[in-house]
Formats: sequence, C-alpha cells, structure tokens
Amino acid sequence: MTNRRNFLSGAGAITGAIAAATVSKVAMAALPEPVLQSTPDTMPPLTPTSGRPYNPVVTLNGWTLPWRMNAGVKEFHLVAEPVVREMAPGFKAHLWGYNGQSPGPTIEVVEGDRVRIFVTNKLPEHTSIHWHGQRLSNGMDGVSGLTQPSIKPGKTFVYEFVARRPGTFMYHPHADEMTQMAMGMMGFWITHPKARHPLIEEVDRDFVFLLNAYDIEPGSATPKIMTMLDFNLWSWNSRVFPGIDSLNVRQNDKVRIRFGNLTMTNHPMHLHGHEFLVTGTDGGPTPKSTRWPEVTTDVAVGQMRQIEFLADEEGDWAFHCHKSHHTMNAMGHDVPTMIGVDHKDVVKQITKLVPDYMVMGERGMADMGEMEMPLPDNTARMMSGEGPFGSVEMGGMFSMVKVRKDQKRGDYSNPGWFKHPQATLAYEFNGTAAEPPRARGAGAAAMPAQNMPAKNIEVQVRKPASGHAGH
Ligand SMILES: [Cu+2]
Repeated sequence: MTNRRNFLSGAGAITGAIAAATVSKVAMAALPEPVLQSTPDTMPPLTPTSGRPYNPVVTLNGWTLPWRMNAGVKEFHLVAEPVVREMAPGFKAHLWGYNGQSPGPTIEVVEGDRVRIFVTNKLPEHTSIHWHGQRLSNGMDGVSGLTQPSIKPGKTFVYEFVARRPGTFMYHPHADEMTQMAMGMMGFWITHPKARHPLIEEVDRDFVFLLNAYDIEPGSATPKIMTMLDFNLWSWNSRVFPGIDSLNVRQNDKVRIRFGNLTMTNHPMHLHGHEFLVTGTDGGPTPKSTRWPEVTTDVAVGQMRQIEFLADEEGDWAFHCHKSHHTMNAMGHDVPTMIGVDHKDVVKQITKLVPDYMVMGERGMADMGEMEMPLPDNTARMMSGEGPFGSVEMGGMFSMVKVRKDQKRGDYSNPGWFKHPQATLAYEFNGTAAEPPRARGAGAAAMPAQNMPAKNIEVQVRKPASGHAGH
C-alpha cells in the first residue's frame, strides 16, 4: 500500500531488513552484491566470463546485469527502487526502476541455465516480478496474490527456474501494475540457444530495447499514473529522441533488433532503406515459412518482436514508430490546428495584453522544431533533434541505424553523420520547368470527371410522418 508514512520510513525499513538478515549469516552470504548503473548511456556488450559462451546483446541506452556463479547456478540481484532517469539531455524524470535505471538491466542467460534471481524491494509499496514468456513452475510466475504473496517494502524474494527455451523475453511487476509500469518498472531478458538452432541465426549485432510511454507534464518530473491513453512521452528504454542512441553497425553486418511493447497501444516499427524478416516473438523463433520481407512491423501491447536484416546500404537510416504522434515529445494536447489561419490582427490585440504571446502552427508545426522557444525547466523539446541538414523535426520513438563501411567489428560507437558520396544526395532544382500538361480544356473532354453530380444538390432530410413515437 502506498502512503506517505511508508514512503518516508522506507529507508528505515530497508536498514531494518538488512539488520534482520544479519541474524542469519547464511542468508547474508547468499545475497549477491547488487550491481547499480548510474548512466543512461548504451553500455558495450557484456561478454560472458563464466557459464556457456554466447554472442551478447547490446541494450539501447541500457546495460546487461552481471551475475555470479554459485555451484552452477547463475545468481542475479535486482533491486526495485525509485530512480532518476535522464530521458533526454536536460530532462530528468523521477521513475521507478531496477538497479539505478529504468528500464532495469537486461538479463542474459543460456538455454538450460539454472537461474536464481534475488529481488529486493526498495519501493514505498509492495511489488513482484513476472517473467514474461518463460516456461517455469507456476509458483515462480510472479503474479502477486495469485502465485505468491507480494514482496513488501524492505523484503527480498528469491525466484529460481531453468531457462527452458531460447528467445526474447521481458520482466515486469505483476503487483499494482498500472502504477509500477507507468513509473517505468520493466526490463529485457534474452535466453541464448545452447547450440546451433535451426531457426535462430548467428548475427553480428543484436540490439534490444523496450517501448514505453509516460505522461509527464512539461516542467514536472513524475509521470501521471492514471493516464490511460493521452501519454505525451513515447520512449524506447525510457529515452526520447534525440536522447536515444543510434544503432551503429558495420556494412554487411547481419543485424537483429529485438523490442517489446509495454505501452498501452501498438507501434508500427518502421526501418528505412532495408527489408527485414520477423524471425521471432516472445513465443519463440518463427517458422521459416511464416517469414516475408517487411519494412514495417506492428508490435501490439504486451508483445515482443525480433527483426533481422542484412545492413548492406551505407547511410543514416531512420528507424522509428510510424505513428507520427509517437515521434514527438511533450506538448499540450489542446493545441488547435492553425494551418491556414491568419493570426496577424488577433495577435496584435493579444500582445497588448500578453506581450510574450506567440502564434503556433499557422504554417504547419515545423517552425516548432527550429524555434528556440522558451520551455518550462526540465522539458524535452517537442521535436528538436538536429541533423546535418537542419532540424530532423522528430522526438519520441525515433532513432537511426547507422551503416558504415569502416565501422570496426565489435565497435558500437557513433560514427557521426553520414557523408553522402557525390551525386547521391537530393538537391534543389534551379532550372525552369514547363507547366506539366493537365486534363483541362480540350483534353478534359477525353477524360471527364467520373461520378460527379452535374450540379450542386441540396440535401433534403425527410422526417418520418408523426405518430411513430416510441420506437
Ligand atoms: Cu508508436
């Protein structure tokens, strides 16, 4: 239960729990030191130093949780806690997450691994973790009230199971879900195949991230948890463009991107310049007969998708959600459409009363991207990302796949903007163009408008005769 008293006494409760744990020296010795992350940067892949080898993934603006081996069991320690997450440079949100960040760290294991996860609750209310998509004993499924008692503030629970099938998974609370997911509690889980798998390709680069959404009023820092539809921050791993790192690859790399959707709506994910195959879902690798080329794939709420492609075209290729409102950052929702409205006289009148008054959107919204409008403190610009040719006019769920010939194997650093070779760049036309022929005048007779009324018809509504009331 959330209440202020509980919140204020949270620190004390945790100290209490640790003190209680010292009673049992065995319990203390069994608890792995939690590893915390303080930056929202994309961390390099974590190459396994114990257990079976695999090709590690890279979490966009995130990291993989180190583990310790204990008698053949992989032990992880997740700490559920309030965090400050930088969602974009200059904009920090007060979220809940795991081990210092939201989303929590990615967990990577190998098919057949026995996994033990310690979950310590440093939140002001109870929690639990559900291991979305895993095969496990019912009592490890993490549904508070249904399969386990909730983890009270200050307490640590242990989950243990064998990662039975390889694939793309996630974790999130199954306790006061509406609040805890709206506050950013979630993380990614990869189970790598233990041997060559007929449906799982080896790739050169393997990226993962979660799609999430927040409603944070411009100028404030804490999400409004009651919001069901009108989110104003559409994020990948709790970052919004231009805060989302690019996915940097070497030309002709085989690339896999895995994403899961924990927002309240679907996201058609669109990649420029390449076709991809959907090679897996949270249900596992897809049969080859179900794979066809796509450039956009929709990921519904609670679903995960993995896409694969050969990055054979050099350049900075946009990769984004195709819902245009999801590639924008926070703004009011009450802005009327002003295209074509001439404000001149109205503005004169208003500025007499409000000197700073500003007109928005009479020529479209692109001005907003370029204008250095004063914003409330701690607010991400609506669509501000700068590109080499000006404002990209994007925010939210937008990034780039940067494909470069000279990117080194295993180098994930940002190569900067693409330098377009001669004669491969769209350019301004400076000549004079003849008026293109149109179906008018003499030509119109040959191509008459179809199905148009000969003259304007007035619509007449005929009301039924009276006396039929009550049907
Ligand atoms: Cu979207």
